[in-house]
Amino acid sequence: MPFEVPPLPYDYAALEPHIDEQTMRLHHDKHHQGYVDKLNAALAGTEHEGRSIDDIIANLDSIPEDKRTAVRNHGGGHLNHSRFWEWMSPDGGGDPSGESASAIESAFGSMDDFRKKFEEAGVNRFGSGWVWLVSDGSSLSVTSTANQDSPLSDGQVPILGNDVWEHAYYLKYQNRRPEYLAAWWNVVDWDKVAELYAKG
Ligand code: MN3
Repeated sequence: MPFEVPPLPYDYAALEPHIDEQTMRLHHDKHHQGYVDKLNAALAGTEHEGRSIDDIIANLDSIPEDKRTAVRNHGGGHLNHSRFWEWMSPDGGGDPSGESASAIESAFGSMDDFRKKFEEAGVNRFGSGWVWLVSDGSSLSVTSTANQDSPLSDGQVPILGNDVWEHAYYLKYQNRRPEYLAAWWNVVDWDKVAELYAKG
């Protein structure tokens, strides 16, 4: 069964005014679909078609060398965006509570210190990529990756991630990536973060 773009769990306009409707339409329907189409083309007719995308990205060495770059880029794009839609919610924002919040506070000092570090990593990612809160199983850290690389390929579990490709923000924020990164907290779904923290 080929990979598919998961339906957006809310309306395209639901994250307004922080993330605009047109960006969501293009990002979900065109960009994510493009990654899925190219991933499916790369794996068509191979034994890897039925595997989960998490398993594939965590074990890129299992993909034949002539297909590995395509799978790394487009499979990473599929995995990262599938999570990304779930990390946002019209009911998001505010501060987290519970175990994941305590873990973030003990790792970074405070929620504000965490947000500052995450935004800095997003601003400093040169070109296209992602900024992450990751768990290595025992501790949390902030990191960033280029292109569609996932921390999962390095044995780290993404707990939260934001897309800093220009396609994620350019229509509304133009070149103002810091403004986008700051506004994004208004839509972050901390329940999803807590769920992934508990698993990771
Ligand atoms: Mn994107």
